Parts: sequence; C-alpha cells; structure tokens
Amino acid sequence: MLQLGIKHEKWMLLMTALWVAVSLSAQREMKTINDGWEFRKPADTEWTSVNIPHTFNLDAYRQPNYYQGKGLYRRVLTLPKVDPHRRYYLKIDAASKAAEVTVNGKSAGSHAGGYTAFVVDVTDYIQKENIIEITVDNGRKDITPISADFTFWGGIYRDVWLVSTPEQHFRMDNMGSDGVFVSTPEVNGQRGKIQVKGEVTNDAETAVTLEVQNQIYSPQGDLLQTRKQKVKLKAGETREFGYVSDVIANPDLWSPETPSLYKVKTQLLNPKTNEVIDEKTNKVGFRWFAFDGNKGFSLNGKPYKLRGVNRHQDQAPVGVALDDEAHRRDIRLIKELGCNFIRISHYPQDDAIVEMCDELGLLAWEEIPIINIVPDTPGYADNCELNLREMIRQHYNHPSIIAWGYMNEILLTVPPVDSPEWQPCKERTVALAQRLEAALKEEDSSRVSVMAFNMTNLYNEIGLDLEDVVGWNLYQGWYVDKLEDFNKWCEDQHRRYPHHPMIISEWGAGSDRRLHTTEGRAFDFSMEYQQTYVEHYLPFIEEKEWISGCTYWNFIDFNVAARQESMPRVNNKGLFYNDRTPKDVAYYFKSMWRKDIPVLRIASRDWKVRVGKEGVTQQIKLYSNLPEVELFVNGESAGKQATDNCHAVFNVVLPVGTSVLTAQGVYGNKPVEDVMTIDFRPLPDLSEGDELAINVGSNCFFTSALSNLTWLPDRPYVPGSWGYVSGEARSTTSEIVNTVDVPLYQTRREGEFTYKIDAPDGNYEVELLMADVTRPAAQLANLLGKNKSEETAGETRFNIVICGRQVETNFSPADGGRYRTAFKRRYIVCNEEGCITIALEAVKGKPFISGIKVRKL
Ligand code: GCB
Ligand code: CA
Repeated sequence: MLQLGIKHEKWMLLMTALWVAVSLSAQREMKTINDGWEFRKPADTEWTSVNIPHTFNLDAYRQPNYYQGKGLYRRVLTLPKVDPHRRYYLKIDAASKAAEVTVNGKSAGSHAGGYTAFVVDVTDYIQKENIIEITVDNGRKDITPISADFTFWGGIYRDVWLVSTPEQHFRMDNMGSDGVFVSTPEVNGQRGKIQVKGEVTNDAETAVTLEVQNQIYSPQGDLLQTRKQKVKLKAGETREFGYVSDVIANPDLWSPETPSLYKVKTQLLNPKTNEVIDEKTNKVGFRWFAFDGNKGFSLNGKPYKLRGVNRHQDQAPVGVALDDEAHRRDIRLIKELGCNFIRISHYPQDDAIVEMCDELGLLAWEEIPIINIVPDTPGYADNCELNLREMIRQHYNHPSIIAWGYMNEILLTVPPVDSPEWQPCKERTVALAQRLEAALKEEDSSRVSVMAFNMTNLYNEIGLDLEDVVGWNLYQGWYVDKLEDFNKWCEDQHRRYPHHPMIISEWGAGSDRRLHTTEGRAFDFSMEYQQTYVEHYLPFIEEKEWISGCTYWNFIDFNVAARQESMPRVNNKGLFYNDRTPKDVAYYFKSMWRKDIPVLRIASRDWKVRVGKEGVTQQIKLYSNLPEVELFVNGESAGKQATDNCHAVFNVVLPVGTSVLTAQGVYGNKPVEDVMTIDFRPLPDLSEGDELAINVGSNCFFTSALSNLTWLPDRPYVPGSWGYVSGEARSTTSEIVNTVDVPLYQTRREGEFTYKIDAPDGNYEVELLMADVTRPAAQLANLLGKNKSEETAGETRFNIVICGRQVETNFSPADGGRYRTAFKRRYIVCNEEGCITIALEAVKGKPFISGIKVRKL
C-alpha cells in the first residue's frame, strides 16, 4: 500500500508536469538567446566570449578606418527536447550589414541589410545539441548604406530570439514581420474601425480547420468586440485572413498629447477545444493626419506643428550595442524636451523605439539608409527595395509612424552635371526613387513618403520631387552662407513649389563644451554659436504655417569614425552629449516647445568657469518659457527682464571666486527657481606667477579637459596688455593628432606677425604650440568642401625671434612629414624691455602659431 501510495504520488506529479508542459508548449514560445556567444574575426585564432547586443567596431572610437569585413559568432544551443510537431525559428533583430546563419554546419538562411530583423526557419536542422553560427559582414558594398556621415557598426547588435510555434501559426516568413497587420480604415471623431489582416500557415501534413479570433480592447482594458472566423488549411498551406471590425463609436483619439491605445488580440484557436494555438497582440491608435503645402501638417483635423529631433542610436562606450532600456530612455528624453515628432534617422531602429513612440506619444518618420549617392553596384537596388519592404512590414502596426523615407541627400556626392558620368547616375537615381516610391505605396498607402534633400534645387529639376513630402536638410549659417539665407531658401522653395509639403528635416550646428565665446561664428564649435544658430532657425519654423515642422540634427552627439573637426570621430551637433546629459541649448527647445510646465534654466552649465578682467561684465543667458525672469548674483538682483524668443541675457559683474546664480520667475501663481554656481577667475597676472595661455587665431576661450587651464581668445595688441600685431586668423577642420586639445591647434595666426606681451622684466618660459595644416586631410562630403580654401602650396619655413633672440632658424613645423601633428616647444628667455615680443619671419610660405603660453620663472 505504502509503495503504491508513493507510486501514485509520483504518477500524479508526472501527470501534472506533463500537463503543464503540454499546455505551455501548445502556444508560441519566445526567448532571447543573447548570452553565451563567442566571437572572432576571420584573422583571429582565439574566440572571445560575448553577449548580444554586440558590435565589433569599438575601433570606430579610435580611428577613422574602422574594421569593415566579416565577424564570426557562434553559440551552443541546447534544447531539453525537440518536438517533431513544433516549428523552430531564430529571429535576429539586426545583424550589420549582412548575415549567414548555419545550424550544425548546415546553411539555414541569410539576410542582406543591417537595420531590419529577419527570421530563419531552423526546424529542419535543429537537434537537442546545436551549434549556431552566424557570420556577419559590414563590408558589403551591395548593401546600403555605402557612404554616409555615421559609422556602419558591424555585429549582431540587436536581440536574437529563439521562437518555437505549433505546426499551425501566423505566418513566420513574411520579411521579419509578425504576419498580422492592423490598420484603421475608417477613423474620425465619431467613428473608428479596425482592420486586421494576416496569414496563417499549416506546417502539418494533414489539413486542418482553425479559427482566428480577434478581440478589441479599449484603452481602459474593456473588451469591446470579439469576432471569430474559420480558416481551412491544406497540408503545407499558408492562407490569408482578414476582417474589418464593427464601428467603435467616439473612439479615444491617439495623439502625442493623448496616446490612447486600443488593443487587438488575434488568436489562432482549435475550434474543437478552444485551445489557443498562436497569439499576437497589437496596439492600435485612432488618428488621422494630412500634409498640405500651404497649411502645413494637421493631426486629427487640427493644424499641428511637428516638433522633433533626429535620432542616431549609438552611445559610448558600447557603440550601437544598446539594450532596450537605453532606447526607451532616449524616447523619454525626447518626449520630455517637448517633441511630438521624431525622425528615426537614417535607418530603421529597434522595436523598443517605435513601441515607445506609440506609448508616450511621438509621431515618427522612419527611413532606410540610402545616402549621398546611388552606386552602380549589382544587387544594390534589389537590396534597397527589400529593406524598404521589411521596414514597412515590421513597423506597420505602429500608430506613431506617419512617414516612410528612402533617400537622404542622394545628390550630395554625385558627379558634376556637366560630366559624362552624370547622365547614368541621374537615371539610376531617379529609377530607384520611382521603384521605391511604388513599392512604398504598394506596402502602405496610409502613410506618406518622404525624401530628404540637401541645399540644391536639382532634386526638383530632375524628377526627384516625386515623394509626398519633402524634407529639407538646411545648414545655412553653418556649412554655407549666412543664417538669413535659411529663411530665403525656405521662402524661395515655397514660392516655387507651393503644393509640395515641407519639413525642415535637418538643421544644426556643432558645439564643443571646451569652447566658449562672446562673438560666436559658424564653425568655431563654441557652445554659444550653436545657441545663436538655433535661436535664429526655430522661430522662423514655428511662425511659417507652410512649414509642417522640423527635426533638429541631432538629438545627440554621435559617432562618425571618419569625422574630424573639433572632436574627431564625433559629430557634435547634438542637443545632448553622447552620454545623454543635456547641453544648455536643449533648454531653449524645451522652453519653446513645452508650455505645460515652467521651464527656467541658467544656460551656463556648459560654461561654469569664466575668465576675464575684474569688474567687466559677463553675459549670463537664461532660457525660459516664462514671460519675465529675474537673475540674482549671490542674492543680489541683477534686474528683471522680459524674455524674448524664450531667452534673456543679463550682463553681470562676477566677483572673483565662486558665485551663486539664482534665476526666478512665476508660472501661474507659483514661483519657479533655478540655481547654479559659477566660478570667476581674473585674467592671469604674470608677476604673480600665473600662466598666460592664449588660443592664438581663435575667438574662443578654450578650457583643456585635461589641465583645466583656460586659453584666452586672441586679440590685437594694446599697450599694457598683450596681443598680435598684424597677421591673419585661420582655422582648419582637419584632425590634429598627438593631442587631446585638438581645437587649440585647429586655429592659428598666419603671416609675418609679432606677438607682444607686456610683462615685468625677468626670465620667462615661453611655449609655442603648432601644427602644420597646409596639407588638409581628406574630409567627409558632408563638410561641403570646408577645407578647400586652406590648401597652400609647398612647405612653410620661418625664423622665430623671442625677445630679440633667434630661437628657431629656417624652421619647418612639418619637418619629418609631421603634417596635422601637434607639438609644443618651450624656450627660456629673458625679458629686459617690459614686453615679451615673439616675431615670426618668413623664409618660405606663411609662418604661423596656434597657441602661446607664458610663465614667469
Ligand atoms: C546631413 C546628413 C547627416 C549629417 C549632417 C551633418 O545633411 O544628412 O547624415 O550627419 O548633415 O552633420 O553634416
Ligand atoms: Ca589656436
């Protein structure tokens, strides 16, 4: 009896276990297999252990020519059992740029495209013990992008899933999509209908009759409608299903302000047992929109300005190997800034991004990366079309998406229009655009198509104006022309093509936290010029109703391995630093775009150490959406000011040392305050042993991130002080090697000139900083030839005379081929004249210096 009892218990346990196993395994199962991978490059002999998301391009943080080629991944995959009545798949959310998958040595599938997901059916290869190998290749030239201002990170940098389904399931081989598509064929304030379409596959060897059940839930979670349909499937058959729901009266509309989401649960049922065989849940937003060339954008019947940013996906130190929570964090930050729109640039991004746009309320433009030029490479156009269709099918169900894009600045690097290469290039480009436009509309006629143009009218002239909405990438006052030319460009386009709706899809200026100025100018990379630039553009965009909206370039400072400028390998036009802390300028946008909360910010977090003459005023800027603001320095009011264009600038005298700045305003009846501390240091006093450091040739203060020493902007000599006599200020965007203080060496004074520094007599250490940039580096096309004017012929040779003594004779800073290489030399000199003079005498070419530092011994 006792024995039997135990047996009985065991049997019961076994039955329970079996029952659990059967009922669980009846449905789809999905889990990540991101852990436990090994990686090597073909040339490596050793494997290293890695987790996914992973990129093999952290070298993009160090060098322009990052690795582009193959990367090998492998992993052991052990299954407790393989059920002959189930199907097994690998879903890879992104492998850049191409991937080949083998299971147990047998080829199971491949994919071309680095930004879209793909599914590989591994049912025929899978066993209990498996070796999965995935070879990726980011060097493929037949897969877009082939030229662009960002790093083509290689690797498996989004999730890898193991999916198993019963033999009947929603279609799995539909371009990485869910196989179930939802839309709102009818939507207005009074009525809404939901359409569900999809396909069911029967992988069994016998025919079956199943049911598809769709259930619609309200945003509050109430079940509103249930509809069942029969689907008869022969062995091996895939069959469509679809239905349009009954009317949902007075639907809760989706908008960025009210992101109400209905839910559609689509289930595949066994009609006899009612058992759920497969299931997909999608969220649906009721919203409609229109673009109009004259009236701009409208959402749910009302005029609506699109306010947004472009978003790249990288973050140091992991490159693009970001977890979902990092993607979601970005959408939160963008939303918090007051955006209602995002350009998911320049490529499809993680599902977490679009899901978050739906949830938090951001309208979205998503695009595939066809950039700068359409190459004449076999297979390229086919791959582009594939990637476009994949993007649309994979993200079709997201109400946030309103626009699909497929080309960015596609005429940027084309051959000149009077060259023989132009005609075939033009034909290729227009043909691809036409092909993609047709594919896009075939996939989804409920969204608009967009293309981003750069600053030439050629697009309109050769037939590239075929898309519904044009995005203009405009950089007047940065790469070219003056700030006012931005307004002129937009007005001119609107006058000539009034029916073509327009978004300002890019506009931006670079900024580097180490550079500050009171006289900002294009390409000085000061934080202040970036502010001037955006303060000019944004009011115009806001004011013109025929501009549908904008996306600032870019949300963050992002990695471009090949970019040079002040921060090599970084495009620093971000509103946020790459680590996602906001720059001061972000608060301008927040002040402009958020009216639901008070915004008041002392815009000097990026410039917390000021150096200047004692008693001379410093400018302190406040960004605010309040009508009036007041600033206090150490508790004393510096006055009240009305804000204009969401800012006010106070001129205040800061005492030496640390001061507390307090900004105050009123929102409604509530007081609002912002507080920060700022340091003020007087100009260096040589007789006190201070170091006088001069950023020769520059309008900017430069504070070294290493020593914290501030290099002062250059200026003409006046007695009693220091400065240059004659010469010309010049700058370069070329990368300078052998230094971290790159910007110091990118500006210089050139010509036969003298530098004079009034100083008490005595012995001094005089340090000269130099880097020969007469041979500029090759630059990205995006810089629009910014470096061309710098080219000078031949080498430079000169003599240097300090305090009457010739310290260098017939000297060439580029000796030994050291072009674009930073170096410093220190000279011990004796000043007997009350003034240290540094004279440059040309032997050949134009002499120059980039920086001067003086210290009394
Ligand atoms: C552009 C490109 C973008 C660049 C940007 C820039 O027009 O579309 O990819 O990063 O300019 O900063 O130059
Ligand atoms: Ca300099």
